[in-house]
Amino acid sequence: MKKKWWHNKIVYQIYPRSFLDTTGNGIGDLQGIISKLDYLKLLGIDIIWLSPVYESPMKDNGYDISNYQAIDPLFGSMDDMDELIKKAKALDISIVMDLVVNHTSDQHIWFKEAKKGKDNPYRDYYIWRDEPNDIGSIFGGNAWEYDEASNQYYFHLFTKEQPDLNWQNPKLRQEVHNLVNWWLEKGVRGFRLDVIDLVGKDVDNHITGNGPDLHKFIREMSEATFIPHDAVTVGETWGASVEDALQYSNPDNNELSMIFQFEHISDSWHPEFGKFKAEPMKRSRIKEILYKWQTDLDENAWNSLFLNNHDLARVNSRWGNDGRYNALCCKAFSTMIHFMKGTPYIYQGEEIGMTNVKYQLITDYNDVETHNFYKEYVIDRAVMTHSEFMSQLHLNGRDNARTPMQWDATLNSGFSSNTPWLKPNTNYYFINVEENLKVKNSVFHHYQELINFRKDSRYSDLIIYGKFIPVDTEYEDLVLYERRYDNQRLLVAVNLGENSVSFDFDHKIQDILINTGNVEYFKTVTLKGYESLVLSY
Ligand code: TEU
Repeated sequence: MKKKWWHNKIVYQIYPRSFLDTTGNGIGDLQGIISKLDYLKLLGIDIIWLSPVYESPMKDNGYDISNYQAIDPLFGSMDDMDELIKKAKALDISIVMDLVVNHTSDQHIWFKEAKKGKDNPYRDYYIWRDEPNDIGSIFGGNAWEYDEASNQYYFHLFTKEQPDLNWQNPKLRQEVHNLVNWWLEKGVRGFRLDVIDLVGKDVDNHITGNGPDLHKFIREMSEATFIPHDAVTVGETWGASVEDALQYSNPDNNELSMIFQFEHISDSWHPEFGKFKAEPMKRSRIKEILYKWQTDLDENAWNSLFLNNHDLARVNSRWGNDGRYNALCCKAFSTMIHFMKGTPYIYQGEEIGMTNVKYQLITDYNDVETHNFYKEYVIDRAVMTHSEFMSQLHLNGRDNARTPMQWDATLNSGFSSNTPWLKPNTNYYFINVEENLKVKNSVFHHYQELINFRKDSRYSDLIIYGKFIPVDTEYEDLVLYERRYDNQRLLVAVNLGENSVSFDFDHKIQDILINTGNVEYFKTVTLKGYESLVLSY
């Protein structure tokens, strides 16, 4: 595969609202990120993916954009944005913006114009019909909102304040290309493309994801914007299969650098109630899915490697044990993916072992998805009790990832001098950056090691380009795989359970890269609960 500048880079996702508040309004801001660039450099990351900081009414915390070329005053100014791009670049850190162009806010000028009437030149920037069909919104309820003034309905796959853009309209597509190039010319180095698999929708034929024109639209945008700027891109594509990924991220197709697939995330979700009635995730399924994506993309496309983001409960709580095993299981899950082939994504706070939160009141939660489904499942349809919903929310709600970043043990975890927009997790007293930096074998120092190996000339080609080979084991909890490149061999062994597992290993060991326990290895290797071992031989 032809080498790209971003192949050896690690991405750190920042949810600005929860990262660091420097103005005392209880909400994170751009100056907060600028003040922590040295921390991120110390961690070793190369790219920052910034969740939206554009002007927004914040119905969906910025994923409802009212001006793509302005910074919301909550986060700062365009000068702050330019300062972030410049100061990050000085540290050899690239900025990737979150491109939310499946929909805008209903406060965007385009929609305000469109609502003026059927003959308004912006009307067809959106999707209007005389009669709704039965497509549902991803955030609950129907996907059509009645507009009395024109006696028509407009389409919204998310909240009614997030009207879907009509990508069949070439003028709209050109507007999107223009704003993408505007940001690229400001010095950003790429984009995360929010629900990009939805922009090819064909609502009259009940198609929302993977529509007939999707890849044509993506290729057209890529050839007009990303490719001329050698930008890195990652598409958020919830329904993507391996076949889709081979189409999206085979470099010959001029589409995207890679995608986020979610098969390993939603595998145990309920067919109707999704994350709000999820089964425990089987280790055999984690391995089966991740190994499949490794072997099936192989040399023809590029994997993203992630277990956390701003929409997902934290993996150590979701799949692991965030009590006595918290640090070890954070190290186990990160080791499992960081030695795989693809681009690793670190979500703010996972590098210090932050966990899910258990608010007792539904009113403590902020997320619009949570409140919509609480109303639908508990109040309107009464298909779940309050406590059933709350226990699922504690396990899988999106706010689990959005609690304020835990910097130290001072008031509000050092996140803000004022009351934070979302209550801090009370475990910030002992799970925080300051504590992690002090402790030699902390989660932070483990992540630093993982990142360093990917840049270490002894191992970088092996980790970045080496062949992925799964290794059979009788233990469901044992992740065992190899990476091979020329005559180099790496063995990765991770115990994703609390009981000991073992495997025979009768080779001359060259080097031990990771050993999170006091793992004995002589002919037979035994890993105790959540221990990891990575060795070259
Ligand atoms: O998320 C896409 C999305 O649909 C997820 O919210 C997912 O459906 C849900 O978490 C699974 O239950 C993107 C953004 O990442 C998310 O933050 C936005 O809310 C959403 O799109 C709308 O822009």
